[in-house]
Amino acid sequence: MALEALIFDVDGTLADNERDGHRVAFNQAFAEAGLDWEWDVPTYDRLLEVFGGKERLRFYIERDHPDFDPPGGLDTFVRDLHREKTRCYTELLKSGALPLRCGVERLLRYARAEGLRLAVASTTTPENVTVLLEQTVGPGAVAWFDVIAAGDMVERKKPAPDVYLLALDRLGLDPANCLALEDTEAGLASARAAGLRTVITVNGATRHQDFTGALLVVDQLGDPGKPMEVLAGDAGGARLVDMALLRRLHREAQGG
Ligand code: XBP
Repeated sequence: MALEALIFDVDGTLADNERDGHRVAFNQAFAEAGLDWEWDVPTYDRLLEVFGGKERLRFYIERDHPDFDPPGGLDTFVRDLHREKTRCYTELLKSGALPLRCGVERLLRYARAEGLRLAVASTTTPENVTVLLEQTVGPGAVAWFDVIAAGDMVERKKPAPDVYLLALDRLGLDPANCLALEDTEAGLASARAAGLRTVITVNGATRHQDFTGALLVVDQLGDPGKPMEVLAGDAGGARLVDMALLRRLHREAQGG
């Protein structure tokens, strides 16, 4: 089976945007709504165990503010506050505050040059993905991706496999023709449950997680002059994740 597509997670994988992006946007939305809630970094890192912004918000309210009883009901409150959070987050992206991670743009460009197809499988709101790509790579970058599977397009968020299964379905490809790129244990579980081999780039919030079953675990994709650190797996001495390494890992995973 040839390698035909790469499927990327977004938050934490394309950009390190949880602590300095989503967290900041949640806090801005809380302040604008007149709430005295504030998520510091340790609090937010723990809340990241709940995937999906609306789900995270609801979990926090039910756990830390069990008597909170907004007039229109909790569902409406969460939906409206999250919409405001998305506005704050996309404004933050448009300010240029959140770059892509090291090596991401390089890998996207080389994958395209070699004729691979690109897709996204993310828990985040679709608008967040398109604004991130346009703001970092440029206005045409969304068209580089054949499929953007994200947010509420699926019922069950990661670690369920649904968003990867949707991406595969829309690509029209077998999982054996693809590789997934992730940054979390739950993301790895989601991709593996969809039958995908996965490369992990950890970040500060996920470095301690269990990535058993990943093809390779590195601290970043790396760039010339900015070598990656290999945390698990065999990179064969490579100093960055490039198409040659991904093709070798894919081939070996197929047993050939
Ligand atoms: C990570 C998430 C997302 C974001 C918040 O998604 O859990 O929920 O933290 O985004 P992934 P929203 O790693 O799959 O990209 O507030 O838009 O849900």
